[in-house]
Amino acid sequence: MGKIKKLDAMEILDSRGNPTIQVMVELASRAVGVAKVPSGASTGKREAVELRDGDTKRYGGKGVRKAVENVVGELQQALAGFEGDQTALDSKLIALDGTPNKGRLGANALLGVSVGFAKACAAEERVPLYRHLVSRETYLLPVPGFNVLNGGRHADNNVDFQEFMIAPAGAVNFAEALRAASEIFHSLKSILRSKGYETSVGDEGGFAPRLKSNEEAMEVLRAAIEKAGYQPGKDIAVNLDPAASEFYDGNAYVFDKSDHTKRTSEAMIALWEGWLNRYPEIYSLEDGLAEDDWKGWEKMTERLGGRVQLVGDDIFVTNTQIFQEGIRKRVANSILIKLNQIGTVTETLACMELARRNGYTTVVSHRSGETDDSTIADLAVAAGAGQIKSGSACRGERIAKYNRLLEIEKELGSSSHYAGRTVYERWRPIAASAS
Ligand code: 2PG
Ligand code: MG
Repeated sequence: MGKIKKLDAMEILDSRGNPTIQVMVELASRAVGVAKVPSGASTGKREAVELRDGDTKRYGGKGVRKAVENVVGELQQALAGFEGDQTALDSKLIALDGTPNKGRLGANALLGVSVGFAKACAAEERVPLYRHLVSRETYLLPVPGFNVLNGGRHADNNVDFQEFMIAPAGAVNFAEALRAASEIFHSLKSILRSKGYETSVGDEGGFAPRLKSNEEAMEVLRAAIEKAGYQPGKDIAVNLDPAASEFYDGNAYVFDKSDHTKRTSEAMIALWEGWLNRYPEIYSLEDGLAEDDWKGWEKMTERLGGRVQLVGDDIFVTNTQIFQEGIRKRVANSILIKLNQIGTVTETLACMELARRNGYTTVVSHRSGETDDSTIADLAVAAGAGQIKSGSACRGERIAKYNRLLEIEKELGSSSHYAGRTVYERWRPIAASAS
């Protein structure tokens, strides 16, 4: 229970140099919580609305002054003196906005207040955010997926697929997982350099070389894992997020960055099946098909769902209603969780609970536009998500989350354990594949 004294907000910049909103929530006890809201590039169509000013004279229309005004004006007026818990606050935020997609006050404004309040309450109780969100005796540290090779909308190169991640599932703890990722990141850099490729990084800190094909990304990744002394598929899983909505034209999947070919959903499923045969280190495939291709998703889940984790990002947008429909239609077997896709902490936790009850795994995620706010690390631990992705093993805004997880692991000591390969056990029985 917290009693709100004051809300404040300001326009700040995110990691891409675009404006975003920072919200400060002060309680009557003087405890303060500050939240900085992230922003996506490959956004799902049904995400909650991120309110932008549209005034092209400022930040190319991307300013967030309206969202700031909504916090310091209407929300401050309505919420000063509010007393209650997170669920009560979030219900009030939803009711105040009054639209199904948070388009009036802005999901960015609402999420800032929601997370700021959670942080202020944690400060008031003098407990870490994860413990305030969910109090448990022991906590689960997530397997991190590091996006070390970038393509798609996140990089100006000729790779169609957005993210090639390494997930150190075989590590003994989170700290060792982070070490493995860093070592592989550096060995990847030297391999790319030796092949004459560029080693500058994309939006999420991964390399964005002009490779010859999408397959070459898999080849260099495998080489980098081995060069660093790890075994692909045993120590290190490879997780993909092609972000297929970005290259779907409503009928076909258009590979306009690499070979300019077009594929039907069937052909895409066959492509992924081929990749799973060829690259058994692939443990997870996020948005392998587009958000509008529900029929394709049903077929893909039927065909590949027993072999690989199929994560729904754009298709579910952390929305329990849409996700319910997905569960009913047997679409995917895992869900990506992004706070700003839905706009409040309570709805996010509810979505994760729905996943748990229905046997879907959960992957907590950053956005491509980030700040040093590390809330998602605490969220992943609080909810026992089992998996997190926060970009590559470099860049401050990405590392902020991983470093926060290091802190949590140290603080919890024997009251926590690393999720490790158990999160993928359904698809890769540990005993069988460890040999
Ligand atoms: C994704 C995300 C994060 P964006 O597609 O999963 O990596 O990208 O934030 O641009 O939607
Ligand atoms: Mg995605």
